[in-house]
Amino acid sequence: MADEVKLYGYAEGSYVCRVKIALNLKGIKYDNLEEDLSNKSADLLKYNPVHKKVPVLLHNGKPISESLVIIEYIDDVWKGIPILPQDPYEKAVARFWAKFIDDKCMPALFKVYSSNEGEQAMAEACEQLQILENELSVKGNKFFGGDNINLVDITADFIAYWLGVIEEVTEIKLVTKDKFPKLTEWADNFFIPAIFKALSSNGDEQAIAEASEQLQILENELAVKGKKFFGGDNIGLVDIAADFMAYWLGIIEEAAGIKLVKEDKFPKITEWADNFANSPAVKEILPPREHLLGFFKAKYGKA
Ligand SMILES: N[C@@H](CCC(=O)N[C@@H](CS)C(=O)NCC(=O)O)C(=O)O
Repeated sequence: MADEVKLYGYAEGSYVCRVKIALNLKGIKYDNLEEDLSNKSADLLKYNPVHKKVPVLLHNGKPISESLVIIEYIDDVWKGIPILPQDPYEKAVARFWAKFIDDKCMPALFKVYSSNEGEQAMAEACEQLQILENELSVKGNKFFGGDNINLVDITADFIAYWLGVIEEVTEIKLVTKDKFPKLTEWADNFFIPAIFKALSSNGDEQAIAEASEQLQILENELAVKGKKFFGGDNIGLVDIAADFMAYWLGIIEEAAGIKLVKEDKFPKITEWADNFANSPAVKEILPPREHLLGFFKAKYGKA
């Protein structure tokens, strides 16, 4: 029986494109199902009831969510060009960088550009936070992991730190002590490195400096490796995870009139972004530039 592969996606999303790139690299044919994120389909809510987000991959009726998890699944199921290295250590290093991009780079970049999305978004966020609040109450532990921090705590670092910063900038307080007592306590317990602490007295310039710092780490990584891609001569997991930086960021920069990735400052990232966005498996699925520019001008552009 032939594989049935469906992708629930969203034309403007860089997370969705990660999955499309992985499918393309493996040469997998799939049905592309566009979601209207303001009116999510019953299928999306059924297949991703926890996050209610795209991308969701449906493989022979079985749903998989979260872009990086989906990519690893694709790599496990379909042979051909490997997306993750085979060597366990190299594999761990690739995962480390993918995680670095998701957990540090992306929030830092979004922090520069994001705007308040209104009451609806706030209600939805509270719904998610309530799930975590309940989890902490039921367990009665200091951390999600018990007495010590575990993967869940680390994965939730956005809530422990970035959310507070965003709350301060937007003056919209989500995690109030009376509403989320356990989460507040947990966030206070959670290890916040000094560098992040320094940032909580925010300001746009500082957000840009922080984002530049994260980009500099990637710049150095490319310079040290001296290869075309993070994955070496071919695109790998890290390149796919960084697709936002290769394509979307430049368009948002143009729309918002804020240039982060300057060629003289980040020559390697600039070169990598060009190589990545122009490689055949990627080029063919990227949303048209003009369309995205209009989309982001409406979102981030100065009136
Ligand atoms: N961590 C998720 C992020 C996915 C994500 O943020 N998807 C956005 C579209 S780009 C979404 O579905 N947003 C709808 C919502 O937040 O309700 C992943 O890596 O797949």
